[in-house]
Amino acid sequence: MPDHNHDPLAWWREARFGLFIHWGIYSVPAGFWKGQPIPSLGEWIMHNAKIPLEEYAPLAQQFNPAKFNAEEWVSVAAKAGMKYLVITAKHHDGFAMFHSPSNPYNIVDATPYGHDVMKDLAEACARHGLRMCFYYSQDQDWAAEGASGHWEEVQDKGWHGHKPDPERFAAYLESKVKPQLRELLTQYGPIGLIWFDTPVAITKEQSQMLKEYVHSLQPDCLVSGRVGHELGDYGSLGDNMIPAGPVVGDWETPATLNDTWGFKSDDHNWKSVQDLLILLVDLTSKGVNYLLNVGPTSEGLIPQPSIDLLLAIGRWMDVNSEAIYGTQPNPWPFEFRWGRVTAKQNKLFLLFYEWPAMVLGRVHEDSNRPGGWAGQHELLGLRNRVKRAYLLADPENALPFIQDGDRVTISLPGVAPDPLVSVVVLDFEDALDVDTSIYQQADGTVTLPGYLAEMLKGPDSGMALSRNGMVSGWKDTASKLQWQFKLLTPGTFTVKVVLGSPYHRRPPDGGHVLRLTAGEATVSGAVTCDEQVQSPRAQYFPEYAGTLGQITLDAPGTITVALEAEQIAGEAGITLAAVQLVPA
Ligand code: H79
Repeated sequence: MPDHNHDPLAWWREARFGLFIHWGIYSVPAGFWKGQPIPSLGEWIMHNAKIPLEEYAPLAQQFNPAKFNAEEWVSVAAKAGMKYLVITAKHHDGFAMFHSPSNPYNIVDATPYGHDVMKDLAEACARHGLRMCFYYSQDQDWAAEGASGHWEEVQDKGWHGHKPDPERFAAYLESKVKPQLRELLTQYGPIGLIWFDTPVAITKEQSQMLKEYVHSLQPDCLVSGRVGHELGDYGSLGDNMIPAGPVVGDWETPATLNDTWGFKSDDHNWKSVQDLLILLVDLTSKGVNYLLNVGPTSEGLIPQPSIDLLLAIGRWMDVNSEAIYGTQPNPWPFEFRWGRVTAKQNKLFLLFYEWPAMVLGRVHEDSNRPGGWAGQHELLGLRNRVKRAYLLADPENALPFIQDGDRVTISLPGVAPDPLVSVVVLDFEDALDVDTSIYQQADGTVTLPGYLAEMLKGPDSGMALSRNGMVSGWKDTASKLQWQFKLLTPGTFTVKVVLGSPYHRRPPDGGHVLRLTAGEATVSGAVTCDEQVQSPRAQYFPEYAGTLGQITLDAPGTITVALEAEQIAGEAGITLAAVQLVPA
């Protein structure tokens, strides 16, 4: 009998957090070529420094990772709370980091080390309960004739836009990719997924063929979205892309701890533990898996700063992983300023980035808790009857709360249980039921995200909702955005516009003239992007806030907001993350 309940994605949805490992012979030069630092990604050094294959391939003779210890690597991942491990079996440079009988350019046949590290890693993963998975660059292969990016063909032009000859590309898939996929899927036991990358030359038929080929060898092995043509078993967001809002379906974001994937000896730009926890929590609240990368050295060591960061995440996970594993995304379609929300059956997890401060007029005075109940948090829009509230760090002790309609007021200790991200759990009886309309939050702010706007497009408008959750390509004054929200407390508000950038690591064009109409009130002005949003999400794709002016809203009720563009600066148009009304 076939098992109709069997879902090959079940483990992946439960896991939420995985370790990415970029390891190859590029770890020998480690970002330097002939004494010169080579900018950008470490694993791209062959391409970026225009190294001919006859100079690059001999790096294999210097690759001798005597300190490699699979048990140590996997135990760090396990301690971090990661549930799967994806390692570069072959990156764009074409060098196989596993024993490949079909192609001698591999770790066993071409290095003095001569040992198949993937065997050790697969065994260590099995011991620690992690899924062993492989990254495999199916499209670019700078060492294989016919593949995209082949070093001889892109010496002058650079890889971008390189389209190999279709017949020779097809021959490359048959002669190198398929034999190596067969090796990866037959030599190491069960494989969780194959992480394909950079589909540019591959046709839809070829993507489908590779997917079916993987499934024919291991039916439960997943295929990443970058197999091409949206044919993956799950979707892959951009490198380091943190969406501004919820994403429908199964998605994953691969991300770095510093600014490279493969080891670079001069990249010390490590993220903080706080930033990493916020990214983990943010992605989880949007239903996106977090695949976090380390780049080991040519000696076989994960850099110590990476280990320290992973172990710090692990200490947080030891207490709080229930709010991560197997959770459903935030049931509300908007983000909160104080943190994020995840859900699981009859539980809601409130993950605070900012612990509620001391408040006057405490709701619960009669406590024998040391220090009393110093803070309060108000949550609006939960229709379930809350049975119990508690800190995930202290589940034995209930937190006092009052529920009045769909307003829950929870009293909290003055000191956050975790200095970085603290979790409050709300237990209730029946299926989760929340108000998904947009309404003013308890702190008085109203956030109108781009992804919740109705797009009223003019003729030939390029305005669209991008995969990162922002409205982009808004280049015409005939288009506008519209929202409706519930105002609870009238007053005067500062109108802020948060813009994304169409440019990588560069600010957007400033100087758009926008007009916002809210009910009877209207305000217009030029948006100068002088305030860069400081958030871990905006590290790679910057966001800027501009102030349009102030509006006064006199009466509570449902308000319609329209955002129009009177003048648009620059070629790329407006990229809009959100409009915010902040009590003045
Ligand atoms: O494996 C990691 C990257 O090497 C790979 N995907 C992640 C998971 C990747 N392949 N292509 N890209 C990312 C796009 C990269 C483009 C760039 Fe460049 C490489 C920007 C800088 C270096 C090419 C070379 C464009 C400019 C220089």
